[in-house]
Amino acid sequence: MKKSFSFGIGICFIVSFLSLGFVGCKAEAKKEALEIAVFVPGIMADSPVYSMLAAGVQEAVDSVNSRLQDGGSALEPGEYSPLVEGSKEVLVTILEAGTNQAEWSNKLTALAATGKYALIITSNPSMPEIIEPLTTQFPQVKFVVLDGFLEGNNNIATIRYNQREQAYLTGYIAALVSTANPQEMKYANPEAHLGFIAAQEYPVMNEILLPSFIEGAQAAVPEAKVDFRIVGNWYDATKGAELARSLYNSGVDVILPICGGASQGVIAAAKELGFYITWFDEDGFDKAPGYIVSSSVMAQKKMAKEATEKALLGIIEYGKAKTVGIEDGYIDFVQDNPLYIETVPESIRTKMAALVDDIKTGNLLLPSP
Ligand code: RBF
Repeated sequence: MKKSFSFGIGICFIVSFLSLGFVGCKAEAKKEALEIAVFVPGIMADSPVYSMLAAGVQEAVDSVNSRLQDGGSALEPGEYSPLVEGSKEVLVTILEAGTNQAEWSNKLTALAATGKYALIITSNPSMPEIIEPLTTQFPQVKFVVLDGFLEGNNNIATIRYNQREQAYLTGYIAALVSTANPQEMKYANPEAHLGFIAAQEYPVMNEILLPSFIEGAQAAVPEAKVDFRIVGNWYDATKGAELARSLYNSGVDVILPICGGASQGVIAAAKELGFYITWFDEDGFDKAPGYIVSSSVMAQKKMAKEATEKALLGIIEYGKAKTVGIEDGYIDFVQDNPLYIETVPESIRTKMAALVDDIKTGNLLLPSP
């Protein structure tokens, strides 16, 4: 009760400050909207992790709003959280912080400093570190970080994906495709030589994504070799194409791009020269039919929706870090897209289906480091 009371005062203070010129807490003030924000560390275009984040938060807000209409009678008993209690509706603001990462901390500070937002939702592994100092400065703001990991701060909840599973699956199929019979896969050359183009280096990239891609590739084809290249940002398609061309010229026939907008350049080079691409984060088969051979996806939209709903209803656990994977339904390997079935021969698809089953059933354990 005490907790809910202090929250009530917090919301009341924010609403009063904004709409009543800070004249104290009137009863009507509680009827105002509750505002939350999505902080996109980058831009949404060509970054499915971010467009799924925004879409999922919006869905959660729509769902909570429809339950709040009619005075919240559609909410189950006990579902009222101190956050939404007394608000007529929830409003969401989406801020794209842009590609200059040096500005993110100041932009997030400015967002929190408005005092408007009780909850800020964001996504990427660098965000917990940027947020931590803000939680002492703005203790009334709660943060939910997807695709990030931090334990022990009572104003931050993090949920990350088991990207060892996601990258292992990708490496496995990349090596199978690279060593496929060229009569079945026309761009495959005899060597198991793969490429990985990353936008930038970061701990999750260096310690999970790249090593797990190599681990998966070598589980399928022990002599598989992976060349790693870095774009230097998340948008430069010209650089992405240059790196892809040079990998192709050195004998690479399958490339994994994790580089946002720069992956458009990798696609252009694949069409120009003839090599395969393994896609990451979302179902990307239709981006380049015949060239994309796999999609290892994360259910970021579903997670964003669920986490936002939980935060609004007051049932998310702050101070806790969760990791979710294939078994929980948040990582998957797309097998039902007709373009997968058309592009990848059955012998490879059968091996992938068995691998997915092995991970799902726990026969093959790939815990996130
Ligand atoms: N992923 C994107 O798709 N677009 C981005 O702009 C983007 N920016 C990132 C910036 C930083 C500092 C870090 C650490 C990661 C970024 N990611 C971005 C990567 C994303 O969090 C995730 O690791 C990859 O999408 C692979 O799932």
